Amino acid sequence: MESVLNERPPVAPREEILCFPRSAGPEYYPHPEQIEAFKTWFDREGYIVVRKAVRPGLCSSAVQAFQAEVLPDRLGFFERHASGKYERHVVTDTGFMKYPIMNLQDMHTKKYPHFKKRGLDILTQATIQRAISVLFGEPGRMVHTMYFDGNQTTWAHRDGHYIDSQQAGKMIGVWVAAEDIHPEAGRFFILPRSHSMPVPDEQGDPNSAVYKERMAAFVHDGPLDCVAPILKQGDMLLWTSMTIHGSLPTTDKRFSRRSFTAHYVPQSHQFQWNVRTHASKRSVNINGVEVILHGDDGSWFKRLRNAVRSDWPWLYGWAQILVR
Ligand SMILES: O=C(O)CCC(=O)C(=O)O
Repeated sequence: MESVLNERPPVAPREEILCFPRSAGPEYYPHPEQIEAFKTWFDREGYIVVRKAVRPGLCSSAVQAFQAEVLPDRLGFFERHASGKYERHVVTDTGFMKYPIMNLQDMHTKKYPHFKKRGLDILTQATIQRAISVLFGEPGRMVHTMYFDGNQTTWAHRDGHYIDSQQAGKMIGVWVAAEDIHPEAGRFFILPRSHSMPVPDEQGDPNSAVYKERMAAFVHDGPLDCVAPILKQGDMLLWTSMTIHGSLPTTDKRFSRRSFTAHYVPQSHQFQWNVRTHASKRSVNINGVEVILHGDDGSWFKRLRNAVRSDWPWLYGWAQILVR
């Protein structure tokens, strides 16, 4: 376990952070059952919020499972969003896992049974499937998932620069609040209408410092509002793969921002990585949704490496040190 030292003071990505876009009139989000209004709102703003999409009890039990099975596992390696690598937890000085876990569907079922099941149950809820089907005009396939506990302060980005549907811009992100998100916890922020507005010189490696600086400058100085909707336990936010988003910095470290995210493409579409060479075709079915697996086991060496990483994490840790 490492602790987070020498952090810089939090800086908001823009001076004024709104809870609702100025251009969208009085605060109101159409419900997925108002099919045309829901689609029109989403297509225009590039995101939408659905209140009470997931039962609070299911959210709480998934968080409890995280605290019982995953957080205490200080030896285990988990795939991380920020680095794309398998790493141990970094725990903040207030006890939260700093970097989100990627791809719950690839986690070891025997080691983390309840967290994996409940997390994937949340992300495949009937309400989510319904909203996704309304927006796609067909069911969705889930290609990527994450769980957030603390805040990595996610840089402003478009998901489509990393992973997308074969038809660029078609993928949809889903962020489910697993608890009431405190205003100081580092809320999810979004730039409504950014999906149809280019950022100067945004091409290139989305993991590079230059990309992150350009995106941050656009959020800070660009023409669009920066919106961080207030989200209560069970609320969900959906956005297009081209809508710029990230997380605000945490201003009170006592608060977590527990949340599950998924990325869906239309079932009739393939998905594509823009930062990896190989797009897995292996999948499992969860609550009627096809969920893509990413654990790379294409050779005997990779299978051995994966087995050592999950079953003998102390040995994997030593091997990493030796290789370095
Ligand atoms: O909540 C966050 O920090 C960012 C989530 C995100 O970028 C995503 O799910 O695509």
